[in-house]
Amino acid sequence: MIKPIVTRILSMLCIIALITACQEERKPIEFPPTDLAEGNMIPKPLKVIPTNKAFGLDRYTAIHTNQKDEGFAEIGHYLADKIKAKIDLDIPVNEEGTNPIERIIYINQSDSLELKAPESYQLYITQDSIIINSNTAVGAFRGIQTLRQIIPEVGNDTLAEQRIWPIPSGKIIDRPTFGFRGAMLDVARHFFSVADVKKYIDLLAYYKINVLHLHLTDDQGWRIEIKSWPKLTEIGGATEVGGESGGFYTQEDYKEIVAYAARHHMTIIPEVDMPGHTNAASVSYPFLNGNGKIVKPYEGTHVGFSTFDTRKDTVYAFIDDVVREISAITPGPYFHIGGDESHVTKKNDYIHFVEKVEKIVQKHGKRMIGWDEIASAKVDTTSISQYWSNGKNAQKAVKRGMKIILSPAKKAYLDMQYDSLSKHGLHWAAYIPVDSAYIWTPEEYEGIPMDNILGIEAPLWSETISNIGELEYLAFPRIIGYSELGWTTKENRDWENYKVRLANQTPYLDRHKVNFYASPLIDWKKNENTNGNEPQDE
Ligand code: TNX
Repeated sequence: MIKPIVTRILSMLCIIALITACQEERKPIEFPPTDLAEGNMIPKPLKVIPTNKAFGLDRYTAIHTNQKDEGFAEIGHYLADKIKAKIDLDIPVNEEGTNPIERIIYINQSDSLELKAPESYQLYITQDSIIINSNTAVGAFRGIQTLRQIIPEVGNDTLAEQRIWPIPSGKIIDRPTFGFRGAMLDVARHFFSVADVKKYIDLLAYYKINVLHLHLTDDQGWRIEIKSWPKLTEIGGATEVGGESGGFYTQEDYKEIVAYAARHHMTIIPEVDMPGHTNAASVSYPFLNGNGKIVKPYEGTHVGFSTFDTRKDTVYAFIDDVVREISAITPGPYFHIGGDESHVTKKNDYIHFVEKVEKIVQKHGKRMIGWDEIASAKVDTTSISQYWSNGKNAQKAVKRGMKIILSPAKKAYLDMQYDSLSKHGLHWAAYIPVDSAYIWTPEEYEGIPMDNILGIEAPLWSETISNIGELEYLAFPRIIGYSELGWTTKENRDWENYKVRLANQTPYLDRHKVNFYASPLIDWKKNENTNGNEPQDE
């Protein structure tokens, strides 16, 4: 314990020495009063204590990070890149740079007990320094997102001879309610490229979402290369809803997504949906089929007609290969087996199947997740049920002592239309306008004890969307609200207050060319002209 404190004090002294050495040359800048509480922060932090001054971000600012843990330095560079992209300012990271340094952003590893909760961080903003404290790089990464949100879009050029971006001073203490805050993307009904997925990851990370679940297989397409069963992608990858040409990720592509997510402190969950939703697999290898019919490629949107043959050993040998190959390139702890809407699998066969596949998943070192139906099998307490429609299944999962991911379709499905005029989406569960998506309490959902709730996830099924613009239209702005439901305490959530912070997201969303649905419920902020700089991709 002593050593880290000493290191911390030493590094603080260094910062102070650096700042005082440089400051002699320049007069402190007089900022007009600022209010940190008026920021654009989503999700809303646990505590925000404004001190009504400001830190002047300018070309005399440098980033320093803890250098023992590589993760911190990486985050320092990430922050510098984001600042460059947002306001076109170059900031040195762990080096001198070309300008004298007057102010420091310090990303510090701290062993303080106050920071023990996973992903927690503190942000101290004074006139001379911004210090981000966290136990781990992941906490620092979350803290950096808060900082990005309060850097003004527009600089001030009347306070000093150089342009300055005043960041309101104060202290932020923050940590999440749920450790699992997810989004799901269905790349099976329509395929989305690696670049699309990366863009989605960028946007999700800004709102502190930490899980991306990829629905990799369904009746209409198989999207992940399995080297021991090549026809899955050769044949099963060539179709999608509406007859377009489909596509798939090679294992190298998938690894690229996983690595990109890891740099954003996000876990990828792969899903291979079975025993239903398996038409594309059975078209590729007909011995898998268990519905007694001749299999043909399927490009419609019905569900519930396909099933694996649950009584054949060769089917389990196949599944073993699939789970093994995908698990080997998935560093996260989870493997999602689907398990929904297996309407043509006999009940006993379904139960037999889920129990056998659970063992396969565990053999390959992963924790099984399945849609809520899996709780009808005798699954292990370590397996996780994803609640999407059936409250009785959720109660079964509670009785089994399982954790539950909350994705109730009528509240959390991103593919539900906002209203009857929405250009894309379905409405079988509900219309979900932006307020309804936000106004509910996952902590107290349908009597599920908080102890059983792992977190929340917002699935985006892709029957009605086929490109990134359409994806963004359904996901944004609702996913921003889900990020707050997963992170912010219920005492700190309030629709009227959230509405204003959401309205303030326009500059960020526009700068990233996000085709969000401009819901009339929100008084969207008009975009200010940013410094005359061309907007760049952040
Ligand atoms: C139900 S949710 C499904 C999906 C569809 C979705 C459309 C779930 C586990 N299964 O197969 O894509 O509805 O909203």
